[in-house]
Amino acid sequence: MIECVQGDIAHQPDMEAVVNAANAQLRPGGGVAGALHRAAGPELDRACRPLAPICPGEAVITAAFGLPNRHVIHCLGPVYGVDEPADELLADCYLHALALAEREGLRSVAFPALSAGAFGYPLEEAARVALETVSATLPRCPHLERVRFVLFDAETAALFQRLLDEQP
Ligand code: AR6
Repeated sequence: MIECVQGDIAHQPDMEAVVNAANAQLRPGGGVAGALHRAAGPELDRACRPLAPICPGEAVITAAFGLPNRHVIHCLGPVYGVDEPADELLADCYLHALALAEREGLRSVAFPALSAGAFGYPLEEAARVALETVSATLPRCPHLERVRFVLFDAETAALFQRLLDEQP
């Protein structure tokens, strides 16, 4: 049910939803947000405006416009060292994103490593929170069949895969 791949979150055509590592204003930015907004086009920015701002740990859902998916789920991860408790806020992102996916009856959702880029969350800790939260929550999501973690580089993908293999 859970897989870890190296790739670009903006190029996941077989996933019904992709998750955005958003900023509070849900505006285009760098990293994941930049890639998704560029690929989706300006309609995504327009759709986001009435939903902003969001707080750390929150998630909102929009259409995906020019992306090859049905939906984008926008999560605001914690800024490491600023938004506390960071582990709970990061877990909340995954919980709320899965709850929205489930509410929409989606069968597949792809996540990036939320907070692990510009927001400075140490990668291995971020990966543990991500994998533990998704593993613990999926049994309560009857519609969801596949969750994919899309990691930008080979080292990060290998780390996620190792931690996934270590899950009980
Ligand atoms: N596909 C998959 N992973 C990616 C991609 C991509 N196209 N681009 C970057 N990553 P970040 P955050 C990886 O910074 O830490 C933005 O400017 C990246 O290497 O996108 O939650 C927003 O506007 C890292 O491992 O998200 C916010 O202000 C991970 O995805 C802020 O950054 C997350 O990096 C959000 O920061």
